Amino acid sequence: MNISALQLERAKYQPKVPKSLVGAVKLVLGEKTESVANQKEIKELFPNTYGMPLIKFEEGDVRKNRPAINVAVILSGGQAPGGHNVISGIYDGIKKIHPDSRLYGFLGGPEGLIEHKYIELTGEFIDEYRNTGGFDIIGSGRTKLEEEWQFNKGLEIAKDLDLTALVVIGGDDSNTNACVLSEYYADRNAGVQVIGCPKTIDGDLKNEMIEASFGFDTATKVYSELIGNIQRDANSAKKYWHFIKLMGRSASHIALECALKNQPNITLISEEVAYKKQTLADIVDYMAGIVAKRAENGDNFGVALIPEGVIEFIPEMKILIAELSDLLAEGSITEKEFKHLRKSHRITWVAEHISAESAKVFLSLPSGIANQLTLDRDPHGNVQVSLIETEKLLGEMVKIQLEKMKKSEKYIGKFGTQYHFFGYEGRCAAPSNFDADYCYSLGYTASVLVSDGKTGYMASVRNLTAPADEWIAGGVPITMMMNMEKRNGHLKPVIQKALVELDGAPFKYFASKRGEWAYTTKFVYPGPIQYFGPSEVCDQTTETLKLEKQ
Ligand code: FBP
Repeated sequence: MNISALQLERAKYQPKVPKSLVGAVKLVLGEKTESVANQKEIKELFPNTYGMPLIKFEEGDVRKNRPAINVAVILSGGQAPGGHNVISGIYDGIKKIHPDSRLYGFLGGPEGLIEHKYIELTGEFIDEYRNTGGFDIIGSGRTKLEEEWQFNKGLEIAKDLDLTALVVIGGDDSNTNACVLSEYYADRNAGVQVIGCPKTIDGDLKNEMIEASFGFDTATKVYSELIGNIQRDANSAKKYWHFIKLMGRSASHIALECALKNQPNITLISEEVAYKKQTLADIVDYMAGIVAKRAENGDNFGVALIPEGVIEFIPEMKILIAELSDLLAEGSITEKEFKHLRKSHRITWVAEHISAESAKVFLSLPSGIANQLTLDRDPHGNVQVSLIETEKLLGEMVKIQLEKMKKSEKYIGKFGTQYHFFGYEGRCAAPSNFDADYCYSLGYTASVLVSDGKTGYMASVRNLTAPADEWIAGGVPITMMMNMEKRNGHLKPVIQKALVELDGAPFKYFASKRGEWAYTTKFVYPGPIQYFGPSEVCDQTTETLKLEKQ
């Protein structure tokens, strides 16, 4: 049998849910909503789904007799722990509405909808995936669902399967597309509702009504366990500086959460780098300064956390990356020319085709990093920051800086480095109790929104620092989270990304402590996720959320 003892026990875990979801559910309509910005433009673009009211669920008296419904689900974008529980929650929810309800899963992300590739998710099949990590139940993908022909292909299969609704489980880009799809179907009276669910380990899909995206809790717990193990090793051997890059394509929520949990010596926060307009040289100076000061106390070791997206927040790198993205834009003449060049000629060729300032920065980078910056962008046009070894770039630059400092006797230590990248290690971990409960509740919430005929809503479960039975479930119109942003040169309606707020409680707490953590060794070793045991150990959520809710 290829199943572990823990998995067997975990399969029996019954997720905790808000009390409003236990029996009959009453929908209470709240205030009408407005988009976070650009109200006029968003209203014009979403005439059918703009301004809808917030929805809060309460315990109802009598369960209404509802007809069976057919629902399909899509997993979109990067994996995040708990996706399987969202699907279990939807399944249990629609079966409670009517035992003849059916759930389908489109395979491989949005592509499955367009290509009509799907499976029916039966109870027996779903049972094997309850409380497990990964998205392997139906797979995921990053195809952008944004063109009319794709929506029409989706409608064809929705009609064939007699679908009432499509649930899109994704991050800000995927939920933006879900919103556009809901408007398109509503406008044509297509009879297919679209509901979103907030997913991403990056933690950047959040706002007043969406307190957290799922997966962030588990992923950061996994990274913090690993960081803690490395901190202990560093403190035992006392001979290495560990440079650890952490996932989080844009926002630094993961790095900040791990800093709050582990108390490492250095943590870069991309949003602060951008705010202070710190150059690469400023960052290297800051890091080398801490290494040198620790060395004065005989501590030639330490741990530095680096958010993977930081490279795009350093002003001169941001300009360079934008110029490279234009130069190497998919399908452009210059991209073709670049791809035909011999690898050894590429760096000089690129330097000749960008501005003089950017060429200077580009040529000052180690060649490995320069090459990584020219790699293909993802389907959303983003640089694939997970492929850029920023930890090595910074480590090597800090070393050069320390050598200079040595000459002027400002540094007297030894500098040995180890490099790590934690990202994929956490994305498919078995969900923590928090994520198992939260995801199941989100899925169940989505099923209630579907059965009540709602479209263009995102499932929302709030009050997340309270025990699960006090969580508040409901729905938030996706248009409420939108603003207009420039994407690929055009203004588009998109969900506003939540970056780390420098005046928010989590960053402020971190900023008040980081000096102490830098020079003295105050490491915390959180240990592995616990699934069984006292609630204070097993059910606690993130430090970020706790500080935000204080
Ligand atoms: P989502 O925003 O789709 O959830 O993905 C986030 C993420 O995990 C980032 O942290 C990381 O940069 C990226 O995905 C990696 O993408 P890929 O899985 O395509 O390598």
